[in-house]
Amino acid sequence: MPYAIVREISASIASCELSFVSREPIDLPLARAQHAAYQRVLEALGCQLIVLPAEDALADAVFVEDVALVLDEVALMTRPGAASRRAEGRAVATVLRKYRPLLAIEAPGTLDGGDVMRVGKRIFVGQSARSNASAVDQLLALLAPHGYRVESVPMRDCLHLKSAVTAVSDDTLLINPQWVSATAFADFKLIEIDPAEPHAANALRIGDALVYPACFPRTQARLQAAGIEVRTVDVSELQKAEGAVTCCSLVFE
Ligand code: CIR
Repeated sequence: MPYAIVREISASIASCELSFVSREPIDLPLARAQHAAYQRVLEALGCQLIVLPAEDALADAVFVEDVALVLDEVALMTRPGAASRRAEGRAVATVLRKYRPLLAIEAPGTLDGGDVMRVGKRIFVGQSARSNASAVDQLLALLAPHGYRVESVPMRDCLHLKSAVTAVSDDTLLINPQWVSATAFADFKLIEIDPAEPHAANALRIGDALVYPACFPRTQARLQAAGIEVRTVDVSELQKAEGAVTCCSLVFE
């Protein structure tokens, strides 16, 4: 049964970092209701939740994916690219230490978990504004002994690599080719998002199912046509904070 670390939404989420979306009012009670529904879907898919309390001084703390990477062998604390997010890792590290030996990215490295896509023993890292070459070098050195291949991938026009591409099965990726070139992923089958839904490439895989935003019906139809089970969630308020479905949990066995 997988574990899923989640963290309740900070009262200060309206002050979140934003890069590619413009600031809009966030309905906090609705955001919390949507986040609760997201947690229920994770449970329905068999996850055992580890729920961290909100940290109101840390506006973006709900987006736990960005502060750590959890692999079968080790966990690794990132060093988020936004300085406002660097203190978020502390509470997550306290939990992860119970499950895995803990590694860490050190300065001058910066890395957001949203830029890290693991597929089997391959780890793709987006060249975003949040993650840098020092972090990629550190990942290589820390993870090569565990058999991982680390590849740095150019991307554009979006926050994180996983805004542009996510794994929807062991051999298939969901991709927005406007934001990341398919050339890095020649070994995989690709499902392209519907061009009318540019933010539709972020899907959270739990076992054989996908947790997926309800607001991308055209891309959802493409996923279902490929035989993939989709569980939709409404994450409209977290999307205003430039979040999506992968960013709100850290899922591991
Ligand atoms: C940020 O800009 O850091 C947050 N407002 C959103 C982070 C979303 N993280 C993710 O998709 N992995």
